[in-house]
Amino acid sequence: MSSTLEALNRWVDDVARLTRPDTIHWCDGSDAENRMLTDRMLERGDLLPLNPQTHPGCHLHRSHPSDVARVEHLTLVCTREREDAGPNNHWMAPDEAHAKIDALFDGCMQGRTLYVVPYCMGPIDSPLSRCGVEITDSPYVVANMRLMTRMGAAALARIEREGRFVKGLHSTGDLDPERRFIMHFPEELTIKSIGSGYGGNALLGKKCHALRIASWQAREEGWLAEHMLIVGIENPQGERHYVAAAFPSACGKTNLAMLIPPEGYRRDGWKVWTIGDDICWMTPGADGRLWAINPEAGFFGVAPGTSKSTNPNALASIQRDTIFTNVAVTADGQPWWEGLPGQPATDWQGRPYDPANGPAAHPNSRFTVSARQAPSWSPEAEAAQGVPISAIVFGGRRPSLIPLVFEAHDWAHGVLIGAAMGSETTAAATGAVGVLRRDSMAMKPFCGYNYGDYFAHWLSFDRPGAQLPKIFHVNWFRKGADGRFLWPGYGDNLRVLEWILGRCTGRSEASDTPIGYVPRPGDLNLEGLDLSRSALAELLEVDVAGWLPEIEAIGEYLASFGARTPPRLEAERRRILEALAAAAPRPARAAAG
Ligand code: OXD
Ligand code: MN
Repeated sequence: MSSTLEALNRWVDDVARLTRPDTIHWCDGSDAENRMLTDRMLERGDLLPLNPQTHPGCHLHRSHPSDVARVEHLTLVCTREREDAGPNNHWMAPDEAHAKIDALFDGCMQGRTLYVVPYCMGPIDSPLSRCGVEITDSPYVVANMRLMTRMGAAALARIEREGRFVKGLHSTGDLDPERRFIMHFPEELTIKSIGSGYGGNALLGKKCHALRIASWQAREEGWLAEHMLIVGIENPQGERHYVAAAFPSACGKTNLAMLIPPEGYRRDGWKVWTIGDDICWMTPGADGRLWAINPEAGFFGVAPGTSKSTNPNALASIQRDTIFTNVAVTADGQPWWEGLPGQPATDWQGRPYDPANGPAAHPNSRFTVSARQAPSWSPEAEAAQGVPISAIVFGGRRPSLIPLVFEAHDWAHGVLIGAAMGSETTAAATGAVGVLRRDSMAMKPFCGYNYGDYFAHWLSFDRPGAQLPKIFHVNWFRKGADGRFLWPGYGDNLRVLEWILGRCTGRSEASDTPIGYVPRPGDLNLEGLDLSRSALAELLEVDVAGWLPEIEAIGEYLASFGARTPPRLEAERRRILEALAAAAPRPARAAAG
């Protein structure tokens, strides 16, 4: 046996001694294994059948009602030096953290099976991919990991070849929120998670490995692990460009990744290709460009709001072989959520539906499905070298001030724009919804180290020979005085992407403003869109007086990371502040008496 497999076996033995499972099962990822696990979960009620005629191979999982989202206050980064985790993370000293969580793991798998889940994040043959092994006592987690990662025998073979893997230990424990922790030990490439079965807390390949641990590895090795979708846009000439876009959780990444072009664009031959909807790993290639892979193999998408009009590609993907979590069910056993036609019979907790109990589907209810089932899925998602990125887009929910789209003057300005990102909070994490918070690069919950160091790492890509993507900021969520969204969003976002790619190829015009390049009304293709002139003017306005306090607030935010904030970022902020101050209308002087 290779020394890697020996080390893996030793770790599995150690964990089994601590957690005391009844049996140990090494997952091979086969269909037969999946059938066996599904049958076992159906027997135990962990999965419920759905209508096999309308939704073949689909099942429903109902989680514990207190276990429906990520728990940021219980998610810790345990570095030897507190400063290395930074003020953006909750921290605990590694020794204390191990002792605390190991006490909770003690005997927690009695009466259960321990599953060993080898997985690969990224195409199995890509040099950009990284492997891990998750130990879990949850067959639901195994079934999800099989959809979300390249899981099983091929991953184990790569681990054996490579000799390095991230260790993840997970148990649902007793689901008591008082005994729930998601701990990361980046210096040990280790994750320990207990007390939750929710995706972001329990599918350790996803947020824990592919973002928190990978962001740490990426800094050491010179690449980027980001909370970004990757979408390919093909114009009528057949040119394809790839865009990586960061938005906070539940802000429409899946919708943008699977966008259906507006009718006129479709007629002209525009096509949209999905590479990924949540995570992007980018590495500088020999040609100086950034090349990206989606480390995931599936989508763990937010169900509510997914409909024929908002995301027909997603809806088409989830008609078969899909795991639904915390959705409602119709009388004839079909999954249901707000935004779909028809009526729910039972709500996400299995109660007869009663509007007095709130929404029928939990606002963070999810579908898990293989990415290959999306009609827009691109075979380039399997390309070992990844895809070259032409544009990076940042965005958040900003009801006011932030224009529909603007372009950074250069890379350092773009890094500032990403660092300054703000968004209203959503149901993807526990806590208040609709509160504005800074969420740099949409990585606030996911950056595995000090944000100050992370900004410096981003800046470091600007070096001789680099052919970096242009950086943009978008805001689909701008509201008018009547409280309604000014921009239709969804498929019409392609109009903005066309302008963005035009900026990358020299085909689009813009006006130069203190905050960056902004399209003038005539620079966007709005053919076939019913948008009033005043709404467009508002969407593209640079409100100098409103931006001044925003740039001041960004300064306070950057200062919160202390000496680790790169001075280059503060210099960039001052440059913008001065440009805004110069553009601001001067108060009228009192007439001399
Ligand atoms: C997700 C999240 O599940 O960001 O992707 O919460
Ligand atoms: Mn996400």
